[in-house]
Amino acid sequence: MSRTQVGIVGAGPAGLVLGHLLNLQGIESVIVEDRDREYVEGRVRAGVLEQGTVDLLIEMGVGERLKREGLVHHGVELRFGGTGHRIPFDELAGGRGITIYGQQEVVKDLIAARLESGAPLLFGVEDVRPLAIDSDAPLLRFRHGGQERELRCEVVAGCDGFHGVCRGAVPDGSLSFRERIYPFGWLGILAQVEPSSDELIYCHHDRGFALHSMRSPQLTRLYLQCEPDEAIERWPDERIWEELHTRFACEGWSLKEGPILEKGITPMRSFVAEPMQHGRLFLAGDAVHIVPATGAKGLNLAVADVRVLANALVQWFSTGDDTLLEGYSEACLPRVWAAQHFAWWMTSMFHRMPDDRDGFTARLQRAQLAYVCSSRAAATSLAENYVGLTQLGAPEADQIV
Ligand code: RFL
Ligand code: PHB
Repeated sequence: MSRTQVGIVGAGPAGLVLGHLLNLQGIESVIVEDRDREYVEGRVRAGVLEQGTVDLLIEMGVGERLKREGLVHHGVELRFGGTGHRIPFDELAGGRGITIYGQQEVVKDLIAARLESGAPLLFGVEDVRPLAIDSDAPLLRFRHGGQERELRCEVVAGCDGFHGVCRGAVPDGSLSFRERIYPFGWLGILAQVEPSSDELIYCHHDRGFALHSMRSPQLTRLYLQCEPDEAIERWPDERIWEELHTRFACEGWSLKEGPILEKGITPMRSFVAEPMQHGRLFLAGDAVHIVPATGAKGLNLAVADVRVLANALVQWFSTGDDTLLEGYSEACLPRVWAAQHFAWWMTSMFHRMPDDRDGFTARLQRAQLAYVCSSRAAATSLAENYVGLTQLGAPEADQIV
């Protein structure tokens, strides 16, 4: 049997950032990940980093490539009725912006830093079981390299995403769950072509939502609203491009096409489990909340959670004071619900609702979009939510108002 201070399940953004923050404070951790390194580093997901996330990664010493390659954006376009409207973040959100840098690049940088530090990160573990979380000696059992292993911990951090095992280790009835499943999904592609616009375009269209994003000056990321249970085979490349051209159609603008490198379908869901802790198990990131991707908040929330958790663990391990640790969930939830609201609102405003037979919802959506694009107050609300409400739940509060 081996021992550590913090057993971290999952090497996604939450687990890796937590491990790194603890490392910097001299707190031991072991990260166990059920996939292999190549899979984890290749998973194409988020692209939008809030300023708070960027600042933290730089402070942690893993921001060199991010500073070089990240694309800083100071606005976003909302397109509807065939016309684009720009929301200027720099003007409306206190000079803050967002940075486009792929989640898999963040993950690669964090894995490289972890391996360089020599701190343990085990890939390809099987059958992880968090046990005795109600005691002061929780442990992780798992198989690794064909052997049954046991890791005695002082605390377990469940950073294992929505389909992980940690949330399920909490005894029945101790958590409450709130959830919305949307009647649509996103078909996402990565195309080898320069972006058709310098900024992101969120597009509302009678045929459904579309999003233009990017990863680099040579890589475009595009999404289309589709059926929630859509079979990817029904979307050959030609159909994807045709649908993208139709939804994004706008005078004086055209969409550039290129070879499709990656294709995937993502369901849209809102989910929160509360509280985010039980005994010596602390849940963070997608393991405890999911937001629909329309708000670009999931990764940012995951990072915000583990920042609070790392701070609390430092206080506990260095002084024995568990005040911050006991208050972990309460400190995180205001930010979680603010992000939930924003993601739900963006999702509701942009997507075609399948049950909207007489077009009532579509007209409400267009009225809302027109208001957001014509009222400074409404545009400010979108802008400050999009760049991130930093005063909520962050250890170093910085006020917007
Ligand atoms: P992750 O990234 O899912 O990592 C969890 C890790 O745990 C491992 N794991 C296990 N390990 C051991 N034992 C088990 N039993 C395990 N079960 C699972 C997994 O292999 C994995 O490595 O969760 P984490 O760290 O909480 O990070 C959350 C983010 O990944 C997620 O919120 C974002 O990707 C959401 N998201 C976006 N977030 C943003 O902030 N901005 C965006 O622009 C944005 N765009 C997106 C997105 C998510 C998308 N998809 C595919 C869901 C766009 C898309 C299309
Ligand atoms: C992305 O670039 O993958 C992306 C951007 C904005 C979103 C979701 C995903 O809202």
